[in-house]
Amino acid sequence: MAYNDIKGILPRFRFQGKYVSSRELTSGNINETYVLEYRDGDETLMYTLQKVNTYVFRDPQGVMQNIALVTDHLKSTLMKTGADCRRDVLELVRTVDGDVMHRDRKNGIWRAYTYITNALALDVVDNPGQMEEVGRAFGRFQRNLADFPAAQLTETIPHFHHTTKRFYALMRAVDEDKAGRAREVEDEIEFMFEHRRMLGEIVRLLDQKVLPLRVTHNDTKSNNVLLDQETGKALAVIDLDTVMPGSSLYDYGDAVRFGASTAREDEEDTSIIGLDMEKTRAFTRGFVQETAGILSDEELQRLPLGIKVLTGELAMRFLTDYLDGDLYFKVNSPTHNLVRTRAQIALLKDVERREDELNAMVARYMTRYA
Ligand code: GN1
Ligand code: MG
Repeated sequence: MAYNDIKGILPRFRFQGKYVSSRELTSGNINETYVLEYRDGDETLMYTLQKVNTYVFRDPQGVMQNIALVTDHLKSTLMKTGADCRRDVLELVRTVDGDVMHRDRKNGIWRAYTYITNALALDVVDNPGQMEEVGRAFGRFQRNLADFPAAQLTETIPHFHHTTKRFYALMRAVDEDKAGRAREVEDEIEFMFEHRRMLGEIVRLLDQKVLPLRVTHNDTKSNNVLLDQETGKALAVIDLDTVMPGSSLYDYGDAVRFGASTAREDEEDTSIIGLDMEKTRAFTRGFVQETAGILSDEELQRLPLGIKVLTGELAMRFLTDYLDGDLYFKVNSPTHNLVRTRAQIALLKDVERREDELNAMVARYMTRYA
């Protein structure tokens, strides 16, 4: 029961009015999330309360400091354009002590936001129109943070998208075989091994400074954007835990592999998994239009590489966690991480088949919008 988990925490935050109800949201793979309803006279006030996963985020103070800095920056940028800041950027609710987080007696870390009402976070993108809005939201996010001083940010999860290190972590997990599952996944390990060069490509291009380091979101699933329920237009980008220096290809690639897949990230029937080209085009249109004048030709040309690397990266991360015995991602069955791995591999194979088509698409949008 959600209320019992959080009742001791509620008085620690500056929530306005009287507590009415709460429910848990289950779509995230990392943190615990609750939606709260309060009433103040005739007014209903909604909040999001989250318990931060400190196995994943070892430096929660750093995470919260990043979020405070980034939301402040986004807010002041949006204010200049006259946008509705209450719905277009996340707003932290402070603790009664004026802090950005509360540490409970068992060292659990809690934080709260104002809940943005009449908005959708899509676990599944239904149509290209929605996907274009998701592209606009992440493109705008990128643009609005282009002048943010990256040196102020803490690297909340060091080497998060460092796919070369991710590959070595996978090899180590295979060697250690903590959960005794390595024999069962020889084909998947072999697949990752064969792809190791491609997987390290973005890291190499960043090292060579062919690609610039930017402030990126790093977790651009469609359910990390809110869309207005009535107009369908993009509102705030949420889940800012992994905002760190990174590559624009990470944000583009992660969004496409998640939102433009023909199936869910944990689909068991791999025969129905592929890349939906219409949704891919829609996302790319929105993203390229919003980042016009910001992204370099070197980045734009390589957007399809972002899809390949991020799909492969997630395959590696799910497989590593499967071998480790499911320590990192929330799972709903003992084979959940294996199913996710196979789904990402199936998607990557389809992306590889479509490479020429993807390059041609990007070239078209570059001449049209960038
Ligand atoms: C996690 O927190 P959530 O569910 O938005 C993960 C992402 C993965 C994603 C896969 C901090 O995202 O990197 O791409 O699961 N977040 C972290 O669904 O590891
Ligand atoms: Mg999320």
